[in-house]
Amino acid sequence: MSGLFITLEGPEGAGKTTNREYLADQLRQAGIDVVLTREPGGTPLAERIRELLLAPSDEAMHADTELLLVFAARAQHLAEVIRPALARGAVVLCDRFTDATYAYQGGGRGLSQPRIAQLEQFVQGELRPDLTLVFDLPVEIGLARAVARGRLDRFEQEGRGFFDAVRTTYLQRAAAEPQRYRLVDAAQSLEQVQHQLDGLFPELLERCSRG
Ligand code: Z5A
Repeated sequence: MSGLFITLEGPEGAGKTTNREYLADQLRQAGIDVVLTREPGGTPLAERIRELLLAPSDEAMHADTELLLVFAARAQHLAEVIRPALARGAVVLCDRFTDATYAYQGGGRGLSQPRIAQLEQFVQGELRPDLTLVFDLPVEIGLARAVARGRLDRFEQEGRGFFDAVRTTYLQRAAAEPQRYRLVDAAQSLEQVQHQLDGLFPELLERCSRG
């Protein structure tokens, strides 16, 4: 058996966390075995790496260190959670994955895309998401939501140029591979965003049944 790997992506404050439960509930109501997880994180060890990545610190983290930590967490997550779930035929719904690495470490930090691709191949082999929902919204709206929510993590303290590059990278990747990506207009009200997700649901079900 082989399951289905669906990822949720987008800039800060786009509503991935708010909507991932909604999507998981809809799929479960249709009788589908769903594993809901997130990156960086998803296992106890990977969650400890997440803490290192998100905590503001007096010692600046080198961009290569950040890149390697992201992939170290991913290797653990793949081995412990994602590959076993896919092997038993489950749908894995993952809040962020390697598209975030291309967007944040590639677009935001300016690391080379071929270097990210090398690590992607090393850590993932041939595994790529089957479907990626990109929650897109103007940078200022996402940042305002993050600020309203409270204390900012290490990434959220970056400047406007960083977030513009993150958003641009997501949009470029989505445009380059339209069969894998679906764009969600995340600037709309929560009700309208969930209405868009309802519209994607028949395709999700159809892909789940194909496995
Ligand atoms: N990162 C990386 O650099 N490289 C990688 O490879 C990976 C990750 C995998 C942690 O991710 C960080 O890791 C992330 C990139 C980096 N950068 N940061 N920060 P995360 O997913 O945990 O963090 P996040 O993206 O910042 O999460 P977020 O800000 O919580 O965004 P979100 O999950 O998309 O949004 P949300 O929490 O659902 O919503 C934010 C607020 O907006 C909240 O108060 C909601 O109630 C509100 N909201 C949501 N939707 C709406 C609508 N439609 N209208 C109005 N208000 C809304």
